[in-house]
Amino acid sequence: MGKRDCARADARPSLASRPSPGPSGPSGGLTKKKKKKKTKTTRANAVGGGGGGGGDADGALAARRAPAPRPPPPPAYRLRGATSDAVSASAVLTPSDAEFAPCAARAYRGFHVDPPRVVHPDDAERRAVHAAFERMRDLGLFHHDVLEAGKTVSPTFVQRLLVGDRGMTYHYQRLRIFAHPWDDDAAAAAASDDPSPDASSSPAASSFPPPGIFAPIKRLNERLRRRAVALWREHPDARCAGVGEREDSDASYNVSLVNLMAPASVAGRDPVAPLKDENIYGMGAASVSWHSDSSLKENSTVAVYHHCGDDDSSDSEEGLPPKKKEKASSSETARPSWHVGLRALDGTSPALRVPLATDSAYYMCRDFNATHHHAVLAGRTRRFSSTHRVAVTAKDTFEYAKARCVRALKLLPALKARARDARGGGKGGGTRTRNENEDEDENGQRRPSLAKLMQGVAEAHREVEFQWIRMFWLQGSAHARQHRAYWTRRIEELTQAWDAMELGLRWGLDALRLGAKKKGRKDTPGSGGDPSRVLRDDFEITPRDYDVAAYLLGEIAEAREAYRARVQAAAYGRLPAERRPVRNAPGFDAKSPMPEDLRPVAKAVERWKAEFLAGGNGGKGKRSVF
Ligand SMILES: O=C(O)CCC(=O)C(=O)O
Repeated sequence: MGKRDCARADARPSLASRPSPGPSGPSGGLTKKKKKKKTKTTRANAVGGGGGGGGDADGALAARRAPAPRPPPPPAYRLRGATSDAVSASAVLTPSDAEFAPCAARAYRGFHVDPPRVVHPDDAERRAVHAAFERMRDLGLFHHDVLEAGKTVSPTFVQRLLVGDRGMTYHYQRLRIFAHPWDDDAAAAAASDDPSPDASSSPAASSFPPPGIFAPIKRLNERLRRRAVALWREHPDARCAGVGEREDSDASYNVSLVNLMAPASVAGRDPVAPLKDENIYGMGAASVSWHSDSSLKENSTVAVYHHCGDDDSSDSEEGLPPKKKEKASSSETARPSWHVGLRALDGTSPALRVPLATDSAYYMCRDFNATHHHAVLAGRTRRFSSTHRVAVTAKDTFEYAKARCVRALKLLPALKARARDARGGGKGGGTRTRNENEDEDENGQRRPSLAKLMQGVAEAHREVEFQWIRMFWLQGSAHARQHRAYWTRRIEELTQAWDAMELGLRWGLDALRLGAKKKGRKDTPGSGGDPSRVLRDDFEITPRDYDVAAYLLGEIAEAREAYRARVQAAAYGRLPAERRPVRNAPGFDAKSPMPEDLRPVAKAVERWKAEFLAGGNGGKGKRSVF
């Protein structure tokens, strides 16, 4: 889809002026490691792998976290009779093991499970949450995320979607996912900062997903938040006292990643991402591999609500007679088949395998997520989980992206003026009165260099292209359709700003190209000038401007090449056509100010620099653009 189709609606107001239990069931005791695999046991986020959960081993993301004081890690628990730390660490304990409780209390403090009656004292609310899950499923909102870790591009085993505060996104394993606002009722929409009405925001266009469907998840979010706060009070942890800004943790959840998992019996046959076995302890099929959740506020608490659908005799709700449904759900209360696996990263404590009754919730309080990994071990039924998180917001909201564009767009008039000056328009007939001093504007303010202007625009341009526009269209046309109530037109708005930035970069390049041709005179070292600088009569340009421009173009070119390689990954071929990346978004055509392939442009800039250093040719010669 070209940008003119998907992104530029001229009538639209814009930022820019324009321009299994394992196969053998619960171990019931000490389970020896099946595979001897050396695993790193650091406190940092790690693993994630195998298309796992909302986790990330991406160092770049870790670096985005604000540095905060970290509590010391919880003490390790060494299994009685274990001959070494490694032997202890290779064991798996379940609640029927005598050492489960002491090990959990020591090495897994911060982990807590609430039974169903605590999660939902009100049965109507419980039913509303179930109905919301089923509605999301019926509407086809769940899908596999395709993640990138190192050179591997792979779909998640689970299908998922994000809901949360307006404008929130969540970035994990090099994918940005976009939240369906959970306050999507009419009042909130009316009070929102929506751009003024246009074709794409008409009621018919924006009524998908149907209003109100996420409201039960928002109410669940509030119950889990209150419960998390109560848990910190009931179970203080001296290690964490004084760490963090609110109480000793934070549960002001701004997103929930809602997961849909197939029963172990059918998930192994999933054509997109067949389940694999847990690979460290031999715990059976894992719907979510070992990981820590990433992009979370430091020391915040994660709350996970767990609900089982039908048993595995059919993967469809409709397929089960009511009696069988009841049986499936009561057995998921008395004899749960789904488990969460936990492993401390201390190299000594045994792992835990914790059964989850349907409609229970578990909490990973304070620093638990950073000091442990978790995994989801597949059971007999379909499963929904709603995972409530305090996601980082520094660079992850629409508000942020829009403000970034607005700042960059303010630089465009100056770039346009540089292009005009280079053409000679600034001399005499120009609108600007030139100061005696070439480095200052009419107010005596130092003028930003061309390099600085281009850098300001190119960095925002790159961020909005790769972190927002391409991330949105990477997830397919169905994704765009399903986000039309909120995101689609906001992505259009960002694309218009990006379009304008393309033009701004083009103006900068015009200044460099034309500047190289002008006959100039060398600055005079005797009067304190810089001899590497060539002064033109009516504007100033330096070799550094060419170097910076070539570097910035090279960065964008490299990111486009990486993106092109990513969309060719085999993983996308296994998705339905409407879930595959949308091509040419943002789009390029004959009228675009810049070509998509910027390598030749960067080369041209290098040539212009050589010409510039040679003193220009007075504008003679072939007029080559790039
Ligand atoms: O569903 C769960 O219990 C946890 C899922 C998870 O770890 C994730 O989505 O990152």
